[in-house]
Amino acid sequence: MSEETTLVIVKPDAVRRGLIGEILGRIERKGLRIEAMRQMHIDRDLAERQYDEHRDKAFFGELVEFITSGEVVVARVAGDQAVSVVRTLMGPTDPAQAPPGTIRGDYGVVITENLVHGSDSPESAKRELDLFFG
Ligand code: 3AN
Repeated sequence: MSEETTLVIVKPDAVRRGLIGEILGRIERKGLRIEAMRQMHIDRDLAERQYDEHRDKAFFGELVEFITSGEVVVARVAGDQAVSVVRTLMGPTDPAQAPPGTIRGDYGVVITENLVHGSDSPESAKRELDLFFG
């Protein structure tokens, strides 16, 4: 067993489409635990800190614009190998390429509107959890 904690964000497109329960339900049914969660609006400053590693990328502006475009649900998710298990449930970044059975593969086609965020490593998870639940 390798107990981990990770940050999940149900993004504005998923909240607008009524997919909060669907996405968090998949995470729960997989066997992970939702330890804390809240619905909120991410402001520009927090969005830029959350996505700091992408600051120099061409899509950074679009990314910040999108994540601040509506309400999100942030959750602290825990369980065995929680970081990689959530990433597997999400599927690849581009929903158009994501296989059926994954969240992105089942519900999306546009890369910006890819429904869900999950920390990409235990180190990122710690940094991101501090931002939202610190
Ligand atoms: P993931 O969310 O799968 O970890 P990252 O960390 O590479 O993907 O990218 C963070 C976010 O940036 C993605 N969730 C997606 O919304 C956005 N993104 C990544 N690549 C692109 C791209 N080429 N064009 C537009 N947005 C992108």
